[in-house]
Amino acid sequence: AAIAEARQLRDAFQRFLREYEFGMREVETKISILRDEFTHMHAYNPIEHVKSRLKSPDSIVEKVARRGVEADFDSIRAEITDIAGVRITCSFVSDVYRLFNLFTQQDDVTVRIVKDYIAQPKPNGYRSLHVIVEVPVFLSTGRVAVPVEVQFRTIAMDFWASLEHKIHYKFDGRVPSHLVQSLTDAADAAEELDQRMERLHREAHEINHRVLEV
Ligand code: 0O2
Repeated sequence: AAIAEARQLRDAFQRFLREYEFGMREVETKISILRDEFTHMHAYNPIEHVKSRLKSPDSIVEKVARRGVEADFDSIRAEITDIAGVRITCSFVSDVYRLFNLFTQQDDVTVRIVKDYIAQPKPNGYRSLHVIVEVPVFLSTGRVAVPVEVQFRTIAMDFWASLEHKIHYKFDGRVPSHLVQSLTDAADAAEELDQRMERLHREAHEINHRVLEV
């Protein structure tokens, strides 16, 4: 009887995770349509790359325990909002906000929480625009609203975050203070680079338009 119960629980957990995978795919499709249409209309692709990930059962369980969340599916769904994650890396900061607006204004996308770490970077220098949305997924049993965490950032922000993430793990969270300082300095340099690239991009765009007008 215990084995039958364990199997039932495993199947329910797999069903639960599958909903997140479908939600993630809905978001991926939306982003890929925006990219193709934008490229067609403006002869310009604002997206460098898109990466999706489903949180592993281990890290879901770990986060549930850490946050003291009740271990039932409804509580987990309400409290752990980053089980499905999609990260969109754009060329420029202006593209980050443009994509964010185009995506969040779609009428089947419900915005739950926005965290703008570009306007307000984290103390360590982390920058990115995060949004928790709910997208509808249609199953044989009906419609479910699936939360997906979508992160928008530039290549420079992504470069910084991926190194910071590696260093954080390497030191198991206890990063020596001189490295923390160097990382924060590097985040400033990344921000400065973003501003320079944006200016260059705008300048090139203006010159191009002037040439076309004459
Ligand atoms: P992974 O491996 O990307 O899944 P929490 O979810 O509890 O950690 P909160 O406040 O609910 O925190 O969410 P927040 O701060 O909006 O975003 C969490 C996610 O943003 C992280 O997910 C990272 O992907 C990214 N992130 C936030 N802060 C940092 C940072 O300082 N450095 C780096 N490299 N990434 C960051 P996970 O689950 O931690 O990791």
